[in-house]
Amino acid sequence: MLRIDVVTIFPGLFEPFLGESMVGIACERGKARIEVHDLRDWATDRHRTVDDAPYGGGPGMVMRPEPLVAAIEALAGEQGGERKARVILLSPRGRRLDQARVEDLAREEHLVLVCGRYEGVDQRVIDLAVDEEISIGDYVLCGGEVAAMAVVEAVTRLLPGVLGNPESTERESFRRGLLEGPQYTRPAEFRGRAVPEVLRSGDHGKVAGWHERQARAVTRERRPDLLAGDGEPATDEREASERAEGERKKEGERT
Ligand code: 9D3
Repeated sequence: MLRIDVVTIFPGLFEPFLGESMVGIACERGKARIEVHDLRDWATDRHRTVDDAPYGGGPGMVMRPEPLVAAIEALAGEQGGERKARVILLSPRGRRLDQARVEDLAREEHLVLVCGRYEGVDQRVIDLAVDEEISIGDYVLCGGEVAAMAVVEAVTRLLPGVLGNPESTERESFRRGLLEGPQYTRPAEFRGRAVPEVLRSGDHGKVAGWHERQARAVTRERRPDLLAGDGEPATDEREASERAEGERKKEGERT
């Protein structure tokens, strides 16, 4: 069972998230134990302050080291000791999260996710008590909470026995690094647009080949960076390229 402890000044943000959906199921099934902790529980002054003005001046506030390090040590054990937990600070300065990193994190025993707020945390917290910093992308959030939820969701869905349909994860790893091509459900025709004939042919080999080519074509069109180094020629990307062209036209008509 993977244990995840989250440290935040907004524990209430996590309540609906942890109660609902896949993450809730993972906890109910005993695949994960996720606990959220209020950083202010480790504040020692009368007003339970967790932030202070930055040395040297500048805008905003910085998270004080004492409550943060106390929280991390209480949850993860002290650095150098027989600490098994991996301590992660969610931070815009961190390494950008990708699926490979998520897969590594899913193999850990115990994660402590520390959510920053304000302009950041005192550097000594990072030096003394944090193993790694993770960002979820190049855009600005107000704090680490939403990023921590992204980590929790991405990691827990990989735990064995969490997803109802293990086939969908298999397929995912089979196509590792490719975007999904188009998908369809009923009705067979909607507003004059038909589902591609091959998908209704019942020929599983042909269907699989079509999905594979579509995935390559869409990836090549939208995220060529994902294909870099792959080298595998996309044999039938014409159809998806034309589709993408059509999408662009439609978009042009709207704007
Ligand atoms: C003066 C520069 N600051 C504002 C632009 C830096 C800054 C500090 C704190 C920017 C954002 C934040 C709060 N963000 C996070 O804690 C955070 C985050 C993010 O903003 N984007 C992507 N991933 C993450 S993980 C944590």
